[in-house]
Amino acid sequence: MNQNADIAILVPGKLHAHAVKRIGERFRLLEVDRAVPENLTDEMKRSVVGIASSSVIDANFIDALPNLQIIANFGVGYDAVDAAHAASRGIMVTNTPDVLTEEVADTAIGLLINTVRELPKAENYLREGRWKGEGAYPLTRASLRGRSVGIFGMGRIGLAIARRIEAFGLPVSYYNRRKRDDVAYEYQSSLLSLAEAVDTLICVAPGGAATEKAVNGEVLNALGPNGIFINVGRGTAVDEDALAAALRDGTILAAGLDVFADEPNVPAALLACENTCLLPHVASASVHTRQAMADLVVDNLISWFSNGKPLTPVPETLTVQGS
Ligand code: NAP
Ligand code: 8YV
Repeated sequence: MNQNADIAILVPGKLHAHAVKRIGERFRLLEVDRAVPENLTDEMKRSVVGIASSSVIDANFIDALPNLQIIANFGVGYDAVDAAHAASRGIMVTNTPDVLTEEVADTAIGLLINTVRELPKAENYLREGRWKGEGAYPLTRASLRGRSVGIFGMGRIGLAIARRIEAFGLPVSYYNRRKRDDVAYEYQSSLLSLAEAVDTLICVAPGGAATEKAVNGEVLNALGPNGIFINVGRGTAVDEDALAAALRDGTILAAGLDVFADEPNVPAALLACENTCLLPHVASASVHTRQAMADLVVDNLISWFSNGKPLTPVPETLTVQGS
């Protein structure tokens, strides 16, 4: 039953079908194909009080909706939403932490092993009939054995990755802006010193201005010629030109990337590198986990419009109050 037909929730662009269905059952669902002010009718501008989205929501779009109360982001990373601007306007922003943590950590480990042991390439070799024709697949230059792993972004997912790496018998260290007092892993006070200390760097840091191109030529140089770089955080945290150059000239050994700065556009220079393992942003992309993320998006809206308390507010809007 639609209990809140007077509460208008806007879905700009594509959103998980389960979330759209639940919003339609519970609220008045409005849809536009892109989050740009030109797409809003006068009635939408007056009535929209909530947004559910996995699209870019910028300050202009927020300002075009004078009665907006909440933006429920599909994804734990909310760099596509101008949360600072939303906070300045007293608008709540929520994300989808925890429900995807283990899935993303599983994928990060899969990507790491595929990159180090070249499993996708070895499978292609078999499928192309080359095992029969040419003999055994060449021994991989890299191994996980003897590696030391650095995690850039030891948050929820970083910790889940670290636990898995520990089970592989490899030492873990990390860089965050703040040292954690609840983990025993070695802390490095800069990304550069982390890269100097390890030969395997896993980025699971958020996007946004603070991490823009943080993994740059200097960091990759510090990682060294045996270096493996894995990114399941955000593509914007990497200088992709510097990464492609480092892969080309042997500054590092190989990279496994699930995320890119301008998705779905993957730089030709990275595609051209033999020593990359590239995935189309699939770290959370199972039916199980995407359904849980969709539920959390809608449950945040329901909680907000029932009692003014979101389930998972982002830090920037922690003090925003419901009416
Ligand atoms: P989280 O718990 O908030 O962890 C983020 C970690 O990054 C924190 O430990 C934080 O520590 C650190 N950090 C943030 N800004 C930093 C900066 N400027 N410099 C250094 N460290 C910084 O978030 P999470 O749930 O683990 O998710 C992390 C990110 O993974 C998301 O934001 C998203 O971008 C990405 N992600 C990708 C996928 C995918 O499909 N590939 C799926 C889910 C998530 P400090 O605050 O102490 O610096
Ligand atoms: C999703 C993600 O693929 O949660 C995140 O931050 O990057 C992924 O889980 C993405 O948010 C879907 O839009």
